[in-house]
Amino acid sequence: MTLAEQLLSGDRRALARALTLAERGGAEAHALLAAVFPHTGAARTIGVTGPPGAGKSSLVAALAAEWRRRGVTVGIIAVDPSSPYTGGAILGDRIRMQGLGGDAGVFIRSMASRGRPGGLARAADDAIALLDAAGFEIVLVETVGAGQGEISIARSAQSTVVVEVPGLGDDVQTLKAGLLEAADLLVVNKADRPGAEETLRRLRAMRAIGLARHAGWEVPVLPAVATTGEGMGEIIAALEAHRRYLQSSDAIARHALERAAQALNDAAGELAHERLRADEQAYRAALDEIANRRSSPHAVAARLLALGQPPS
Ligand SMILES: Nc1nc2c(ncn2[C@@H]2O[C@H](COP(=O)(O)OP(=O)(O)O)[C@@H](O)[C@H]2O)c(=O)[nH]1
Ligand SMILES: [Mg+2]
Repeated sequence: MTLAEQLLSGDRRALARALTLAERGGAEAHALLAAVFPHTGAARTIGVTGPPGAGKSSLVAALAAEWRRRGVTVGIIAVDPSSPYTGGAILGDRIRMQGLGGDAGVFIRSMASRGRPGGLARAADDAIALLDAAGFEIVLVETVGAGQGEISIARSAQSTVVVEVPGLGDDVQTLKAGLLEAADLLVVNKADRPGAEETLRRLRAMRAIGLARHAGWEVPVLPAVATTGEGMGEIIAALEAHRRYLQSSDAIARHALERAAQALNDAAGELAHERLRADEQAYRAALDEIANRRSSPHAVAARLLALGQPPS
């Protein structure tokens, strides 16, 4: 059996190997992704993002535990470019705390894709596709909501959960606007701490001024205590409502096309990058050519990518 066939049959070791390949990128990874791609699309993908320490990993583990109680399988990808290993270990600890350690219905992987051309977003996308192909019904992607890149990874999922914590005080304006705008669902985690009611109230008030990724969807603002599992039922219900909303509107088809455009762009960029670097000597000569103003970057790029002259 090929690696793709093993993966599609649900072999966990094949999945782990496939994820390692995807993390590195390159021809073998492209071929694997091409083979499994027609078998993807069934998974329900959910991004979880928010500031460091908000309790994203705890929430992901608590949600996974609740889905497992309902017999649903869950694949988890933790994207933490600043500390890939600790990030994964911390999420792993949370999973163990939820008693999901030896459960074959849960698969967790942390991504460390520094150096892959096309970056973390491509690697995360491919990892989602692989977990999808391996048959996981839910795929959760945790990213730190620190930069546009990480937020856009969470946004590429069908639904995005943004995690905040009590204590926003009067500083709602200073909240990262890009982060809140990415939310289909806002969770005020650590609701066992003082100030939770106030934070919930403020975020619900902000919703009135147009916090919505899609028109016609009112972003639910829900409290949670990830460490005890409080609020998970409500979050899952809200995610189900969001899925029904996506299916009833044309949002899901639009989203699929937006993702396709992004994925095609990324793939083209990655291919171009690989081709440029295929001959390191020619690449360095080309840099020299541009630095010394003998040729324009466009002309050199067109030549190296064998596209002929760009239209003038
Ligand atoms: N009091 C309280 N602490 C929490 C809650 N959720 C997470 N924590 C704690 O917050 C810290 C950061 O949690 P973690 O899930 O690693 O956050 P992440 O960086 O957003 O992934 C840990 O010490 C957790 O135990 C909660 O609901 N209430
Ligand atoms: Mg985390």
